[in-house]
Amino acid sequence: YPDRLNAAADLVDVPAETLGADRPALRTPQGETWTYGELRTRANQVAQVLTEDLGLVPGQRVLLRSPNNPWTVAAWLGVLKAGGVVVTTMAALRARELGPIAERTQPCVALVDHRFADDANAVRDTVLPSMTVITYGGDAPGDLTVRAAAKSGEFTNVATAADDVALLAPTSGSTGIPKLTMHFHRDILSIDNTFGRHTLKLAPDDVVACTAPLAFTFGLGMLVVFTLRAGACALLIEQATPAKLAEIVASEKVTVLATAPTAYKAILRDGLEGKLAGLHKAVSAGEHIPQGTWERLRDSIGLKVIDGIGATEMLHIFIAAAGDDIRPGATGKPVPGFRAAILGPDGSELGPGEPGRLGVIGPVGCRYLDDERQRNYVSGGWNVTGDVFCKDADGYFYYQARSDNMIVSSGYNIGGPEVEAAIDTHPDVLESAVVARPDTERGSVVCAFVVLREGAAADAAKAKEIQDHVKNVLAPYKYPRDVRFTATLPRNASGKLQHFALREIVEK
Ligand code: 3SK
Repeated sequence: YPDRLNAAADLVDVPAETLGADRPALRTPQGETWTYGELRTRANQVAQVLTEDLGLVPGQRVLLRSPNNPWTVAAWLGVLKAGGVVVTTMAALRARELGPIAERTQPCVALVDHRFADDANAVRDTVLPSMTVITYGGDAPGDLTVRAAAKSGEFTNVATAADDVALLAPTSGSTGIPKLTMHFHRDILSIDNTFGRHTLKLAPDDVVACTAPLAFTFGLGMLVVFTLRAGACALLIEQATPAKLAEIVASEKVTVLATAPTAYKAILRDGLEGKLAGLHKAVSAGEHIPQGTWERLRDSIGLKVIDGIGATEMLHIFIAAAGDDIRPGATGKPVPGFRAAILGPDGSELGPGEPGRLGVIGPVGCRYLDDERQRNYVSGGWNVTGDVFCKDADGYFYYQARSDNMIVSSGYNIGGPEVEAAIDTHPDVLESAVVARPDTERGSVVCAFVVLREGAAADAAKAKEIQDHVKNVLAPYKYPRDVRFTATLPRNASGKLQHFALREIVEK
């Protein structure tokens, strides 16, 4: 990569100039279309608002909070153009989850979809008074959309260094304390030069849909990095059930779909796979896709889903299988540009058939912002993910399990201790323990074992009350779908909670 590199140029300015400014870059199922020219102008206007009105200087951080829509993409590119650092957060996060992220990253500005301003304002009022909250998508005088309309749309991108930080992407640790992964401008192009170009291979006429939020690097890669760099069009869906998603894929003539196995399973369960027949490609990530689901899609509509495993620490996918190089049951082989190994407890490489922790090396890697946990993730030169895999003699990698307390449900990573802490704030709860319960549709669901205070009724109404309580204090997708009341929790002699004993109960 050249020393000076602003990734936004490769994602919007270059496609607009080389493939044509009139090509559609972004669409919504509601009928909105932004061309590459319009996206470039709006991203430039955002950069102008940030630098001219708000005084942003290169290196300062800007927090984004919104669902997937065109202004979010313009905001993302505008921050990069201005030399700022994007801090991505999901619209689903509550003030309790947003606060620690804002405190750690100290953004000077938050660009927030106007429908999700309350929690951002609460964070400003409680933990970060220096953060200016600017809404967008509304018509208030200070709204980003209104400010942007007053700008020329001409902006010279800040000449950032290839190794300047462009993105701080939070990832929920198993303890619930977010880690912030730092990614450079060159990392953004790296994921396209590896998975994008070698595995996904988008064409300019592709229409790409992805259900993952832009705040999750899976969604960011699919909808912004790979799509725009290929000059293709992203279909931005704010929210859709699997049935609605299948409907949209058919009606909007989507050619590439990326989602978690849960959605594919639900579409098959409801007999809606015919709606996916127009797809040229489909990507499954976030969790392992069961072999049966993969085979049913192949047998019913001839779709060979590209399975992949990635990590926010590695920005995107590093092991995948596509085309004819697919071995049933395996996730795949390292994407060109990456090496992977199975590591034993002492860090040595294990041989075929031996399960161990997955280690990865590639052009991107884990850099946590000021975090001791860096030592756990990067060891002996390997990025050691939280997954247990094994590989066969031909170099195909097979997923076995998570190695930590993380619960992966419908592709979302949920830290068990964080949910326990939220449950424990319910006035009738004495203590709780949370584990993953295997689930055919979602991979796993959060299952909570709850000890109530004396006198509290252990009934369905109380379970629902606890679920609603968690939805109020955490992002709703983290709530325990299964609540079980118990008199005591299993502990060892030194009083340590034995989650494995609860796992044995739910896995029976
Ligand atoms: O596999 C995942 O969970 C993942 C994480 C971050 C980025 C991309 C992917 C697929």
